[in-house]
Amino acid sequence: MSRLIVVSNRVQDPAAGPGAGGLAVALGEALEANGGVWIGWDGRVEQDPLHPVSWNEHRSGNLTLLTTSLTPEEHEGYYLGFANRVLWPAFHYRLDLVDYTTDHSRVYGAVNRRLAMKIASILRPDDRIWIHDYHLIPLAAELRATGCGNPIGYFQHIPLPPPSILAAVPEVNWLVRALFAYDVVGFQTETDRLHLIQQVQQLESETESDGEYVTAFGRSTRVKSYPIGIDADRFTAMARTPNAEEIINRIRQRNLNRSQVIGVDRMDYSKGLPERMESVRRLFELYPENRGAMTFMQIAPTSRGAVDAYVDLHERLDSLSGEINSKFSDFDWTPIRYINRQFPRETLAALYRASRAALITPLRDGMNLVAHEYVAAQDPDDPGMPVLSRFAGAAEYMDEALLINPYNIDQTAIALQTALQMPLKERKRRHKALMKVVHDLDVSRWSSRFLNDLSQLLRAVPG
Ligand code: ADQ
Repeated sequence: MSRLIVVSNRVQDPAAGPGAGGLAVALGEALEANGGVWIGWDGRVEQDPLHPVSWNEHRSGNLTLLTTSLTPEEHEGYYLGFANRVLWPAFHYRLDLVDYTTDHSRVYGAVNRRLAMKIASILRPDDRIWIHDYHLIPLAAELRATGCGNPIGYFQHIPLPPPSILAAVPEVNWLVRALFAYDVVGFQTETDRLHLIQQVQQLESETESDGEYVTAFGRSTRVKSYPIGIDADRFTAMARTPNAEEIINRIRQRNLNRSQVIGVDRMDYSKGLPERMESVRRLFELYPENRGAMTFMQIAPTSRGAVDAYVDLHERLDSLSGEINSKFSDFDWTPIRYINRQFPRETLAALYRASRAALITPLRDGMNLVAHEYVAAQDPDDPGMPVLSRFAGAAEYMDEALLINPYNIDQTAIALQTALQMPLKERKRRHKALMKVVHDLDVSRWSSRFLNDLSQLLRAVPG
């Protein structure tokens, strides 16, 4: 039977239990179904002079995890350098944060080549390969160079900007050409899909676009949007366990009759966190009745602490939350509760359910799964309202959320006030529509849509 080979920058063990995220669970299910291999970085950085590129194999049921550590040079050039100081900011439209001073693309290419060699050494003729995200764009081209003719798909979890922005990305022509070594290329939204087609049309006069297929650089690739979601039923159930109920009761007792507004994000400059805190400040200025009556809880665990832009962001948020708290706090009330740590998923589900509104205001986001989680966790008889950035992929699907431009501080503050004041009937109507979106985009549907398209190519594979 055809195996599935998944490749992503980091490998997450789907057997990690309730701590495992929806993506790990969905991919784990797909891998378990037919047997599979998950390949990627184990998160360690080490220089072992005897085994500089060693691999570890760990079997769990039908699934094999094949992981490697990175050398310090690979970690710097591939992960911190090209992936996180070039592609991440550029693909999130932040050309001001792109590192143009060093050419990291050589090491990025070399790590992709190393992964390709490993995959080629274990590959069977009927394997399907599914590659994830911007760390691994050239991997299919490297695999094709080893003679691999298997179906290979790529899914980009983050946005793809238009050609006017892509023009500033070092080595962009190489990256775009590399996408045409794949059989299926998936994006979160139609907008991202169109951006690729526009970019290819600029580069290659021979481009043909026929429905879902784009022919360029001598290959025809299926380019399509496959919006990702969460395991909706599982998340809804998590917000209703006895443990979750206890957390909700504790929050309500602590908050007395005050309402809670929540934000949950990896700490990242793409998430619009300073602008969000400014909007909360503006809410207290424009609508003083919220002073003493509403608390904003922002949960933002630190990520990528080794990249300068993240250190600056951390300092800015500490200072902004401190400033707002010292201006508006009372002896028995703090306006902003700002927490830098991870929580178990069940606790997050309870925190969402205990919140009257959520501020989900990234400056740019591929999808934003917090939007889905917040909706799934609500009590349908008394649901809270998401205030959602127009620049999150989720906004392309969730038009019953309160959509805002996160750069417009007043607009966000006004939308938050609307969410806090919204009559129950309207909240219920909007929540019902949003819940339908969350179910329609369920993560198991996302993986089966992508894998069905990829599997159609198996017939064309010899052997
Ligand atoms: P991320 O940028 O990580 O993902 P997002 O989609 O919002 O963004 O997912 C974040 C996940 O982390 C959510 O499941 C959330 O619950 C979890 N999380 C955040 N803070 C947490 C905390 N303190 N404790 C526990 N869990 C926490 C990338 C892209 C997104 C895209 C996803 C999936 O940037 O645009 O939606 O991949 O494709």
